[in-house]
Amino acid sequence: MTDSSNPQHDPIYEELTLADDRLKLSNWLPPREGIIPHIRFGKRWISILWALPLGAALLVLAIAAAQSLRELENVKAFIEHYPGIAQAAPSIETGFPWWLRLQHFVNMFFMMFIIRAGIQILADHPRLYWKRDCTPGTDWFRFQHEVPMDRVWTDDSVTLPTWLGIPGLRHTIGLARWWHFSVNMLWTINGVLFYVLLFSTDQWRRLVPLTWDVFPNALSTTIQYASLNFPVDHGWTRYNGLQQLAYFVTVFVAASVSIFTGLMQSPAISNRSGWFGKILNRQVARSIHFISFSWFVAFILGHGTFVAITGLRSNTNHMFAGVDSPNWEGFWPFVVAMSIVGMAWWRVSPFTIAHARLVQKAGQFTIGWFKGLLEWWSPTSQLKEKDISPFFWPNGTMPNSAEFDDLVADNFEHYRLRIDGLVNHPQELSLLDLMAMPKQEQISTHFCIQGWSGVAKWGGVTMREIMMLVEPTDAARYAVFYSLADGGDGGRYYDVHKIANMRHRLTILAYEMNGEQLSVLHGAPLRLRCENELGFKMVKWISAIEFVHDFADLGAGQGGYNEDHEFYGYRESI
Ligand SMILES: Nc1nc2c(c(=O)[nH]1)N[C@H]1C(S)=C(S)[C@@H](COP(=O)(O)O)O[C@H]1N2
Ligand SMILES: [Mo]
Repeated sequence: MTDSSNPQHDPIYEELTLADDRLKLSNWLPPREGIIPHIRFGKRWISILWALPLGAALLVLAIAAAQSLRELENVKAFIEHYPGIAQAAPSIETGFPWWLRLQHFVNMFFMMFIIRAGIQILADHPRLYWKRDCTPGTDWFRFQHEVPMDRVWTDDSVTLPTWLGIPGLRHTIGLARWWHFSVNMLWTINGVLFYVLLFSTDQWRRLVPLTWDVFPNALSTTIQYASLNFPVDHGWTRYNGLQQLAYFVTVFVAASVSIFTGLMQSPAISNRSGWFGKILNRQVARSIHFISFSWFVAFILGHGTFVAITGLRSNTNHMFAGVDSPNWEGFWPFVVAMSIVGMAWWRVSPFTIAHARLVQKAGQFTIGWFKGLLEWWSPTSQLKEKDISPFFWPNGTMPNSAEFDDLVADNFEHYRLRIDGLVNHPQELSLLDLMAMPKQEQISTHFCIQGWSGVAKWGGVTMREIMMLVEPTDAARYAVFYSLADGGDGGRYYDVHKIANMRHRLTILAYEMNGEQLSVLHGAPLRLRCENELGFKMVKWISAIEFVHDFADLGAGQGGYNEDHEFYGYRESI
């Protein structure tokens, strides 16, 4: 399709390629296995598998200890005084209303997608850090081998089983993010509604501890459970201290922490948050997000176990039928609910692989507007020279052409940046022309979609300045950046930005990095810096900029190379 308002494209237009709408295994990245997750203690990396024997030993010890404790007179007295449910805890007389049961199920259903897609996202850069610069060797958690030092390591992603990640294949972060973000939004709506309903009825009193007594009661409950002589269950009307604390932390604390640390990983939000974005920087937010995720997983396993061993019949009667009865009314709805979750679990990865483009479009429809909203914020956060990262991961497919080699040979003396399309004054600018224009320097954080980040000082010309020179016409709505390099799948690398996003003060064409001429590795002669977007939107080795009315006729029509080939979103401010 050619748009009449894009009369003549830049010549590189011919070099763009179509892309498959499915995730074709035959030409996707070959699988690469990671390792069992390891956590670093000082210099030693310990496998998390050690948690199994250690956990089993601790469990046995805890049972033995709890049983011995319960023989002691003062422990007996303590348990008698604090039987498990705080004396002052109010009794809920309205049982488990239908909305609560429905929302509990919907929440469980959504969590399945969120957790699995979240693991997939992590698998694209399977390391966690406490520092923004992600220097190899400073990670505290990984399920990938050590970073090899003998080559430029650009892709750290590992393969997951398709039953675990969504969709499991290596480097499917684009698709996983649609699931993660879209379902996150639905989950948040469900959660907010749940809060509203909780607090507009008396149900909130189940979950919110109202007296300090909850702590000794939680301790008492723990001893009783651990001794395998369980406390009397009054779950229909009141939760015991341990339940109350665990539910409270999950529903109110972990949920908020996850949402908040998720948002703080966004370049648009973080680069707008000043000092706060520095303290809770991308890697701190990412690590806390992971710890919160771990809490959810531990909670789900623990909760599931307790549902089963503290009276499966009455527990499922309460939560799946809303009755307190000696029959099995709730058990079958429970089985049906779990089957629905199981079916979705089983189908979602194959579906995503077969209908990748559909997942991308549905995701765009569901959550794309939110990502677009964040672009209105002009990023402002600047860092100091001392914040510059000692290490900055390189990423992308290097230029590989005689044309480029010739440019490098004379240090880009013959390089010309073409600016054309819907502009009043098309230009061909040399590097010297660009350097003669007002220069702007900025120290900012780079956010790669895969998860790493880094700080550098960039020097170059603002896109504002460029646009004053070429004067985009009223019909121009997007700026297309064409690279001198191809993308990983063949065909030119390109990316499309909304023109409004090009007017932000920190959007520049950089020819310097950390006070020196930009290296070829990082995009020489010219690369884009657009501080409210993820890294892949910042085209390196820029050859031409074209202003267009529409991007549907470029490549596969999704707004960029990774959008076409890897199902990313074209506005990725988070
Ligand atoms: N032409 C081109 N530009 C590109 C890429 C690429 O593959 N080709 N990779 C992008 C990605 S995913 C990132 S994170 C940044 C990396 O920039 P850096 O190598 O300076 O860290 O470049 C972006 N620009
Ligand atoms: Mo990236």
